Amino acid sequence: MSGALERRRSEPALPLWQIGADGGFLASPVELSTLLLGPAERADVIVDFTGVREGTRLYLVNEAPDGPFRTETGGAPADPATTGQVMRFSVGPLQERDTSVPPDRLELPPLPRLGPATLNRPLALMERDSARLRGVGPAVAMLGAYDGRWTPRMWGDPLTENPAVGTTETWEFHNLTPDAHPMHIHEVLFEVVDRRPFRGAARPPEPGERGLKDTVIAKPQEITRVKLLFDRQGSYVWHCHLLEHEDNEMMRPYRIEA
Ligand SMILES: [Cu+2]
Repeated sequence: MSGALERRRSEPALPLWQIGADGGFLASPVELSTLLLGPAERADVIVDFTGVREGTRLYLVNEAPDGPFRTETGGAPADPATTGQVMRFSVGPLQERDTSVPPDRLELPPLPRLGPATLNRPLALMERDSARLRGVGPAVAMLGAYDGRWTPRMWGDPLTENPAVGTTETWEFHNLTPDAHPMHIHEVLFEVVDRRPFRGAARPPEPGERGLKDTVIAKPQEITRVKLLFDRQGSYVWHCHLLEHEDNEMMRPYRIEA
């Protein structure tokens, strides 16, 4: 949040206290100065306006780039005149005594933990350049699987992800593209296990990701791992949640088998 609409990057005026992610509460409240959200990700946050002078105006702003998101530090912030604006808060007078628990002292319900995974699925986020328009961008954004080598799988190709109901698996998203992709899996909630650059050490999920989720940002040239319990039989999909990608070829069916 910023006191000045036009200045980017802005100085945070108040902390955000995140208490929940896509699938429910986090283990404990997390104090943040900024929040990274991909399309389809959700966060439950508390902002404590205690002590802010009446009449103060504060702004929730978007500082992610207007172009493809790659990393937290890549790209110019969104246009402050348009896409960089989200919401304005005008602080009014206190209406009644504030009896709410301060966010740093909130106790959240215990987090359910998934058991060990019995299968590991290496999956790929891929793209194919246009033969005629080199350097302009990919012609096709795709998902893929590993069968001795990375093989793209189109929407209409035979089903390859078919976990048995009641099993727990690890899915690895190997992001072979230069962009980040918010990967969304229908029906199930998952734990983010870790992220690892193709050459480098694994790092644990971000503090705001330590709860059940259904969407995870897979950063470029990294392996992002999630652990899932497939609890209900049926046919579902997994896909990138960037609309241009999911409407291209970055969506695949999967089936939870009886
Ligand atoms: Cu994508």
